[in-house]
Amino acid sequence: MIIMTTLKEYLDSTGCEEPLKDLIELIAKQADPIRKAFITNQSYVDTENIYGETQIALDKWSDAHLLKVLERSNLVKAAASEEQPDIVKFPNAKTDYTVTLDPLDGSSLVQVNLAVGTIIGIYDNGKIMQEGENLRAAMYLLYGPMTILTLTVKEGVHIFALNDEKEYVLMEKNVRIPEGKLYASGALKKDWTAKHREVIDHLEKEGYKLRYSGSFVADVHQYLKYGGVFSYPAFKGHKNGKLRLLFEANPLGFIVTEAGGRISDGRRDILTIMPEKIDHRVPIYIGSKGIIRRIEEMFKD
Ligand code: P6P
Repeated sequence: MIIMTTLKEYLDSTGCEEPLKDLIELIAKQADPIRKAFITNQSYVDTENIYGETQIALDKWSDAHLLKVLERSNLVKAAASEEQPDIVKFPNAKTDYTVTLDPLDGSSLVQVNLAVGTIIGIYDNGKIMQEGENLRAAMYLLYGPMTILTLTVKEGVHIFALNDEKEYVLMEKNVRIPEGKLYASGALKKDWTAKHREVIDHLEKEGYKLRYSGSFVADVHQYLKYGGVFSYPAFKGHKNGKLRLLFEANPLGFIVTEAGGRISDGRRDILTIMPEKIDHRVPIYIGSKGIIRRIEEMFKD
């Protein structure tokens, strides 16, 4: 009989304070309602779903749902969401936790049944605009063939799967990212910078294999398991690339770094960057430490 550790049992084995455990479990529980909305809210605004209900875009629905849950919990002082123009404050909060959220990263892929996810960063000092290295915890829910939760509270990276009883059970503990040979690059090839093209040429010469889905959180999960480097680079007309520092790079970079990997903009650790604005974008190279260091060397030349 394999004794599967539940999320609650794992959290009780950590040094986490009670309110943080409650917050993590509360967010993890939202996988079910969000997944259920995939049918009822497909992804276009002002259309009708199969039940004749007016649909709102799935990412907006997920955003509203998560913010409502966080507000009612009184466990969160403020939240910043990729779907919100400004920080949302919750004056009745009883804690100093703040949350960054990408409610449904890759949401356009729901209609082609590919994996999408919810990306969460948790700080415990009442602030939002700060470096990713200050995170107290980071997690993502990945809605694929399984619903999984990848979590770090700075005591390693652990992966849980939602079972038929809607309970998260530990599937993999102390995940370490290998020096694998997958690679991905966003942006149109014709718009790549010369330096990025040099990086991609190097990876291809070294026999790296292309794996790119259009969902950052799903791709990062694959790189966490198999190793390599996912990139969404600076590109023509977009020196800061496409992906967001607060909502995508920091939480996923924090998890990958805790698993022994690295996240860089080509020159420095992204987790040390002070956000200039809520939708601060950064060029991203995330994955195995060895190849990311090699890429940083190439940027130095
Ligand atoms: P492109 C999804 O819209 C997203 O923000 C990330 O999840 C994903 O990696 C990227 O954008 C995909 O961008 O330009 O390939 O559509």
